[in-house]
Amino acid sequence: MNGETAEHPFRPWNEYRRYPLAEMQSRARAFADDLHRRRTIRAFSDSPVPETIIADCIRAAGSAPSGANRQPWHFAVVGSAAEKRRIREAAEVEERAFYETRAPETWLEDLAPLGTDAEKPFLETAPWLIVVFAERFEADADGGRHKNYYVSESVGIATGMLLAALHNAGLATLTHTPSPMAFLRKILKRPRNERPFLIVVAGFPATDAKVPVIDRKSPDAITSWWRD
Ligand code: IYR
Repeated sequence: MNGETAEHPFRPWNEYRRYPLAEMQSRARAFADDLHRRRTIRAFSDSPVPETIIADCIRAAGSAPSGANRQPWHFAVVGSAAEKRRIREAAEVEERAFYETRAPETWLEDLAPLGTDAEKPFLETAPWLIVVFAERFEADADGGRHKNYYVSESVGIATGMLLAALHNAGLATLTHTPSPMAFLRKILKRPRNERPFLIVVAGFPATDAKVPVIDRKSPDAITSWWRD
């Protein structure tokens, strides 16, 4: 196990921090409480958010574990009005088809509490759209394919860490998945080995932003323990 070789050296993990148990408990509780304040919102302010804040949140996401450490993600950060408009227009074409014909009735019923519809003004209003791409394989110089592993799991973890980082920085977020979303690759000129994964909308909430009254499953409902 953990066999290091001359070709693949290891080093001590100097960055690890151990806390006293009482501090571990209070940190765990405070972090959970803080994450529970996060809500998905759909009404954004057009107030600007400094690019450096987004950059640090993406740096946080880039620390995610990934299959064979292949880091199969790309974050296209869109703040330009022209690209935001193109993305909104293309997304609304798909969303209209979804709401008017494609979506089964049960799906629409499940969405009813969220109050969503085909209009996606937030794609233009919010200062930043972070379009997450999943790199299905890496294209090497001679046109070959270097495989990536557990791509959805890896990119999903990185996206979760991105959402936590944005929330921690004081930003409101929305995960948006227009379907199909191949148009994102074209608009953002990403290569064919990348698949659009989702859009993270980030910014300040509109002053009158409201959230649906829905709740989260209790810890008991989502956990089973096997203890001695
Ligand atoms: N993509 C559509 C529909 C939608 C689907 C799910 I699942 C959601 O949790 C929310 C919306 C839209 O963005 O409106």
